[in-house]
Amino acid sequence: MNKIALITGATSGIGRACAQRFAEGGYDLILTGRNADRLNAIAKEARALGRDVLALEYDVRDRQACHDAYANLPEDWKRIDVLINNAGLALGLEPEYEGDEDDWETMIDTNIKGLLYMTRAVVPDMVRRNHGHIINIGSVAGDAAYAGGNVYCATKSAVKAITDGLRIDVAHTALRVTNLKPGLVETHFSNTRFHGDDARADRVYAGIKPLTGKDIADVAFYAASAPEHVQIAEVLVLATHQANGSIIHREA
Ligand code: NDP
Ligand code: 8X3
Repeated sequence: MNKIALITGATSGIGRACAQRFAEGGYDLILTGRNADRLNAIAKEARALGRDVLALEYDVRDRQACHDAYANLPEDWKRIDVLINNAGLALGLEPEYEGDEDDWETMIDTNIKGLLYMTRAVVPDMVRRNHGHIINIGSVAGDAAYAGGNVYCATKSAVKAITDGLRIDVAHTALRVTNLKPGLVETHFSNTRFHGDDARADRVYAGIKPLTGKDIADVAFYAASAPEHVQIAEVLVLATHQANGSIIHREA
């Protein structure tokens, strides 16, 4: 029987790379996201590797949809080994006093509440089975605020607290809980942050070799593959010329 990984936000970037890496590593997949066409395309790639795949289209901000997605899984698919709470986004880089309140709500609803809904839906059965691994995609942005990062940074600080809290609450079980905190990863992240201003998004990755989704997926897979007594609790993964959320050395 193959292991099963459930990945949220599997339609792009880090989530998509995790789908590929865990499929290559022998996992069957539950891929979730909002775009059915992209979900199905990624599911097809994993099936081509011989994996079984369920593709579930829903928005993680929809609490009922998160709970229904898990409750309606066929029984065989409920024995999830790894939950990767990846769906998330940044919107805007304005000073806090000029920020867009709708953007704030979207980030808070997705990055914090969506992650919590999925945790609440999936983890109780893991606790009952005394088996499972939750990998939350945090960020270097959660370590310290950077200019214009305000609310996004706060959501990723919340991911750290929520991840630490879960690790405490399951310490009596065999579950493992990881906060995987990437730095600069070239994905659709900045295009989304700048509301489709692709030229501005490209400048985020200019003059530095950024991480790729695959770099992060490799770390997630390593954490999931470590011996059962080894819990990779938190890992910060930066591009070599990035020192923290604010300091990035760029070639001219
Ligand atoms: P992408 O924009 O490439 O991917 C984000 C994924 O999240 C997409 O699949 C997107 O789907 C999905 N998503 C967003 N909102 C929702 C929602 N409400 N419901 C379901 N799915 C949703 O960016 P990344 O791959 O870079 O981002 C993945 C995670 O990594 C995020 O949590 C991000 O904060 C984090 N991260 C990213 C870093 C980076 O530099 N790129 C660094 C540190 C952390 P859709 O296409 O439908 O919007
Ligand atoms: C994404 C990385 O530094 O752009 O979380 O916030 S950063």
